Amino acid sequence: MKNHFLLIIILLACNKQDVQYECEDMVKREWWKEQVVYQIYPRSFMDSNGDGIGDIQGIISKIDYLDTLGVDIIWLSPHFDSPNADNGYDIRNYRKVMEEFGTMDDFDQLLNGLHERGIKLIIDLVVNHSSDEHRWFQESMSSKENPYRDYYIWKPGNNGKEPNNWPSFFGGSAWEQAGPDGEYYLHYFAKKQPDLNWENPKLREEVYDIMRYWLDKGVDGFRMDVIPLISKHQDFPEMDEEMLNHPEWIYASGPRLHEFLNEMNRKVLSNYDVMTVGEAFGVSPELTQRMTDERRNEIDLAFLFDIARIGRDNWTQNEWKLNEWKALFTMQSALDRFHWPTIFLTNHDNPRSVSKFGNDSPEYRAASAKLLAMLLLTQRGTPFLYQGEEIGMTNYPFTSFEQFDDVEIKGNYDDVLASGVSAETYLAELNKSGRDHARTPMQWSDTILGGFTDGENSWLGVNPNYDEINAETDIRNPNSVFHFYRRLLDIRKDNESLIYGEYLDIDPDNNQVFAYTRSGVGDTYLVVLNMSDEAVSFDINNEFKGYNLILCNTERTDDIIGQEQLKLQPWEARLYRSN
Ligand code: ISL
Ligand code: CA
Repeated sequence: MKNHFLLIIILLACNKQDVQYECEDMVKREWWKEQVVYQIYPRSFMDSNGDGIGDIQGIISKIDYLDTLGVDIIWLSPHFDSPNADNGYDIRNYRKVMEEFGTMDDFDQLLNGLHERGIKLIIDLVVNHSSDEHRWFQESMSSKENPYRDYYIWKPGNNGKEPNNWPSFFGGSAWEQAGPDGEYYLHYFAKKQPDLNWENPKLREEVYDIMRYWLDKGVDGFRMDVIPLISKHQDFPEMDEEMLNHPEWIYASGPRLHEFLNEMNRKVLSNYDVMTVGEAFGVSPELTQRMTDERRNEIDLAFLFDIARIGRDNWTQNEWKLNEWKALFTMQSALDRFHWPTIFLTNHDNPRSVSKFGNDSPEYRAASAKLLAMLLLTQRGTPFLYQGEEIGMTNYPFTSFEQFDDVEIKGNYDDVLASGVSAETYLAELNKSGRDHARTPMQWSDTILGGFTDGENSWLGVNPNYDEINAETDIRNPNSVFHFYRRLLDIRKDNESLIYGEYLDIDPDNNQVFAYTRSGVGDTYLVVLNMSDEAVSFDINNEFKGYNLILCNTERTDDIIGQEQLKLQPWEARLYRSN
């Protein structure tokens, strides 16, 4: 009885500021809250057999590089058999490795190789849709009576037209006519990516069996592709003008999402010690929080894109202000102890972080890439790094549409031009926002094709700056972006304050400097980032007097805060500790 009474006292006290520490202790410790994820887009990571396409043996050849970097978890973008209408996000066989990537033995060798070094592997679960070349779809399309018909979503036409006016994210209608009965099937993405019908319990069981197959092989969890879209509004309502510009408002608000996620957790995930992160494209912070509330037993984490995609309006990249951006970090760090944020600035669907958030000119590229490293690895939440970010790879200089590969860019081309936008404008915007920027091959050395392949060419152009920006050059240079990431990964691993500490923005209105503390679990850390091309004087509060400089991206001398102002060079990043 006494202990119960004591617990109530602690719980009540936890509402008061002065016992913040006990509150922090109430955050449930999980390995996936403490570790750092590195995303690999296998097509572009490393080619081992000279066909110009990345593959699993290529990744295996770089496990030591990943181990040296010091990341803890690898997220592998889809490695499954696929016709590559959307580079693997259109799966033809969920239990087979894509031929270009290698064999199941290669996959097992990769998984074991990572595990031997204490590195975990999560794989991409793409179950909102499959490929139209999947056996299920071929059966489903063959006739209305086929037992697989209801694995997908079929509707009769409406007066000879599509069932409703829903758009595909990849251009045109979300409905495509197919099969002998003249009906239409639903596809939120490309025509070759028909949406699976989660209303069908048989389909859901098929998905759960696929999950168990990979979990029983030993994978450590899943990144769940567009998982909020799996529940569809069964009345399939027409969209008004505003919705047509934001179809995700309808697509990501289906009525049975939580029921499906809870069932998936109960039937599969709860039987394994794994992590799940949902790609929550287009969903609200509130929905993201409901999906990841640990009391609801749905998924652990979700990518909220508001930070990474700030200023984005579809393929247009608008201006944005630093204080708006900082407010998003504060919002997601203010989540209570039942939620845990993700921290990321890019992925395979977004431009290179140093080009969007830093300054990728020769003068400031390395400094700003290191500044972003300090941001990613000192914020509150699980950091997700993307291949090439650790060496400050930049956007690609696209000069013509022929250089793009992306089905989303090609699929939207006609619609965009039909809306009156010129090809030049579309190209200029895509040079800021296009998905192919992050998909150009990883730059390993200053040799031909960046050391990505020893073949004649690569599936997508290698950035011409590979001769200066590549892993080998960075590894040789102790002051490189790569080694700055390594030092931060080490510091983060050893200091719980940077993992579970409270987050506080100490100057939220400042539109040049991003400065915040992490506190409450041991030492207090102060991070000061000059996110501008100008030198600035930053007023520093007396409370930080005596703080020690732990890491900086310039050659600093004054390593203890003494004066009232910090003189920061352009893109200077500093990490201080209270003692
Ligand atoms: O943001 C987007 C919508 O315009 C797209 O970049 C992206 O399609 C969206 O974030 C969903 O992405 C995921 O599902 C897609 C696939 O093309 C992306 O690569 C994947 O990350 C369909 O599977
Ligand atoms: Ca290859």
